[in-house]
Amino acid sequence: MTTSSFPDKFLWGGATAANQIEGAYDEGGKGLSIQDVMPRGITTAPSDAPTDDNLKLGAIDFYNRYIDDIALFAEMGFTVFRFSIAWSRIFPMGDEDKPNEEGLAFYDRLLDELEKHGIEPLVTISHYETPLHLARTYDGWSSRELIGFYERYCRTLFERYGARVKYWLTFNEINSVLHEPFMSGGIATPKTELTQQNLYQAIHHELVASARVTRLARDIMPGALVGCMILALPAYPLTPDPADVVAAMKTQHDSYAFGDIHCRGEYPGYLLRYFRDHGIELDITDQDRDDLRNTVDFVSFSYYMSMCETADTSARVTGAGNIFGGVANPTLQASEWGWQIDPQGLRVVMNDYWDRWQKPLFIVENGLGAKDVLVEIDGVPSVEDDYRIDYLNQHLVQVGEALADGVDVLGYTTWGCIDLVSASTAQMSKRYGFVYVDRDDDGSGSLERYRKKSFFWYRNVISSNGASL
Ligand code: BGP
Repeated sequence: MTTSSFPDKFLWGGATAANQIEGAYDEGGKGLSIQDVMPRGITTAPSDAPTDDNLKLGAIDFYNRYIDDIALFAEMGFTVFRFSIAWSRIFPMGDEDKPNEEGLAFYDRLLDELEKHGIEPLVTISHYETPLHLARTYDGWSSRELIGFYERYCRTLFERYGARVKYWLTFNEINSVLHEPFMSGGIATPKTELTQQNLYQAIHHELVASARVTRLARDIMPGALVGCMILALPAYPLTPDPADVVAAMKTQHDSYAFGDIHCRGEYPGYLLRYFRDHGIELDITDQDRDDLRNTVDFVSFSYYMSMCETADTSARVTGAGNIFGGVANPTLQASEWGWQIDPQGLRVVMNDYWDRWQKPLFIVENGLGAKDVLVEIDGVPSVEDDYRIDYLNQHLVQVGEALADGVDVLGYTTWGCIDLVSASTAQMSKRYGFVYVDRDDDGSGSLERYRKKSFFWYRNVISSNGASL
């Protein structure tokens, strides 16, 4: 490949989310988040209270081990680290007037550590972590009131960390509200009827909130960059039949719609048509329309797989895990969880998004979930994860191709750079990391950290700025 295509300032690193790494769910004055009552992943109903089998309550204890973990990231040469701030550490209930100082102080210390190693922070403000009280009392993002609570939370973050954090993401995978209303929107089912009307209204509230805090960020933090975050799931037509092409186009709109609103500042025509055709009438005020015009500085996205679409609706299936819909592509292989592996799809997405929005891109999630086996190599515990190296190498080669195509890319963070609790399965055994964490699905394990083979592979990639790919 043309290795020179990675620019000198390209940011290399890894990505995490507070609820999947921190643990310490009730320490430091933290309130409960929706994740604390989601013991078995996104497919089961939330419990009334935290239960012992919820691995996220302890996660990988990053809250207490962040200094050593960040040292490992630095050893790999990270120049960026994506993490989320747990909303309920800062506002334990979500609707109180004053923030929790102990929660704020934790992220001060985390930022100190990153600064020590010259690692740029990339902060997700809301990564599937709505305070539980907001879900129970207000029905999460179904309620317009959440816009104000979110703004107060963001103002607190911007005033506290604005001088130290340049890159901000407003909502993780904003398009997923339509598919995972509780996890993504804090919508406390079965209280809210899960009609399309209600889901689009909830996502509208998030979009307005995102736009309002984008303006706030500019007021408070000149020089900061605010991005949206989209779950990218390219849909190919299963056959050359034009009806399949149209089916794929409609599915593509699912990913495009929220990027279009974030980047262009208004609802696209195809979504307005969808609303008309389905009898959806949103409460959109004139103020909302003005607010939406505060468009983002860059577009970030997660990319794991592609899918195919067909006009034959009986052939549609729901995908495994938290990535949904479509039909299998007969030319591709899948991960153990049925996610179809498509490195070239990443190049396609990057060209597509760049052409569509002409905003710099940031690939903030990509990786292979796999069942790793810990072995001893020269007396040192490790994992021979050549399958992960292959996956990431092939995808990064395609990032290089997209850069050579002229796509503007700020950086790349692999998902789960250290093993963490999976979002869709809520287990440890679906691992993504360069660093193995000794914790099992039953919660046992020493929590010791071990470098996998991929750790050394990624270190070479970063030190050569992609030349080793
Ligand atoms: C994305 C989420 C992440 C992460 C990732 C992998 O959708 O933003 O939080 O979990 O998917 O998913 P999983 O953990 O289910 O394999």
